[in-house]
Amino acid sequence: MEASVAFYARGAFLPTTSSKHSSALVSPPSSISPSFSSKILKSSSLFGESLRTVPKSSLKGSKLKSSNTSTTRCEIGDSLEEFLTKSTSDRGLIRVMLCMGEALRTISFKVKTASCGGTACVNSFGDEQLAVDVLADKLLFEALEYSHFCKYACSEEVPELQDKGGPVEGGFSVAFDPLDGSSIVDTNFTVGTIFGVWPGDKLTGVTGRDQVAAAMGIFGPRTTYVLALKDAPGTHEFLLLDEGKWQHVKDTTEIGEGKMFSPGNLRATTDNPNYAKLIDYYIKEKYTLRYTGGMVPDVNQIIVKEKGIFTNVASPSAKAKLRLLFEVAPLGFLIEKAGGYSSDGTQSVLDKVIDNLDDRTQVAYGSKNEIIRFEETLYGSSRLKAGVPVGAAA
Ligand code: FDP
Repeated sequence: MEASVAFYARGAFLPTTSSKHSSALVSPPSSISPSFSSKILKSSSLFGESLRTVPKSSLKGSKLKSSNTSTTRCEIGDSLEEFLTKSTSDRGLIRVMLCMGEALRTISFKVKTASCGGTACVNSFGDEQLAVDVLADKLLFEALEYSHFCKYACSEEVPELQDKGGPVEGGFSVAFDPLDGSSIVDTNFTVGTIFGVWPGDKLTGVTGRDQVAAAMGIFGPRTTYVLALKDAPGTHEFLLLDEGKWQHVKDTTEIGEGKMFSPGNLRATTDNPNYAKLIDYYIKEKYTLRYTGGMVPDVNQIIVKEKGIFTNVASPSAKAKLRLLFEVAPLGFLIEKAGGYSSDGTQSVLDKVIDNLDDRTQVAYGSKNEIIRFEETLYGSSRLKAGVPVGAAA
């Protein structure tokens, strides 16, 4: 295990080994023993050291009293392996999440070292030159196959089920967007991978609420892996340390009120007067605009800052483009596990049945009052409403 991770770390940070990545991805964690993580955490790293020299107990305490029924408690400072083994007894799910973490680490390195010309960004993969989103796609499929617990995998790039050979009983099906925001990779904005994990062999006829886990990999100035598990409270952020380890740095269990907005598909305001009214409200009320055009950083900021609203609203001329399976449901799971709310205008996006792999929807994520305002302004009432109006609808 230690050797394989050391190899990953070399692969991630020394380009000379990058041609081995294809095979590297099929030789990751052979065990998920927590003792491995503590050994690795002892190695020196300027960035990681500041977290590690402080005993875990004196770091900002996790808000979680206990993330499962056992007596072990998840702590800030835990490695990914420690966190997962404390949070779930499902060894197959742990394996899937660890393998996806390995893929995210490699994708992060490939995004950071891509050469960009025009709007395309390419990187070497063995002897091939591949666009980074195609490369990310390939790495994620390999990681899922290697996990041995993935039945079907499905990517937004080619929305067809691929049999990865895992079991139906005790196994999972995973849907992912390999590199969301690929149109902003060349501008060096933050981009990310999104994925959702469903039990068994179904990715249609299910809802977002059926997910057992969801996550995003965020490739910005820092690389983070933000994940939530059905059986554990909260949404959790892991930082990629410079020796290649993921370390638990934050948990979010509440999204409070705060004036920050992230308005997608603004062109819809030209023929959706209610969306225009909502945007006017944010401006009149002096909300802070924070929008990159990348759904991963734009939604992640709500989890990190624990406030705000993200909207992507449709109109007759600007149809919904965000995919329910690959983007909206996994991010809805992360937001709701973090204590926030989601909506398609009338219901939580986690309650929408995924009829087709390519289903699209409008969406909002945010605090409770922001989602009430969103629903009231768009459709005149909110299922979450209790008491006084929250503004903008009138
Ligand atoms: P992109 O087209 O760059 O891949 O998922 C699609 C997406 O990005 C989201 O990441 C982003 O939130 C959205 O499109 C941006 O849409 P608008 O340009 O309409 O705001």
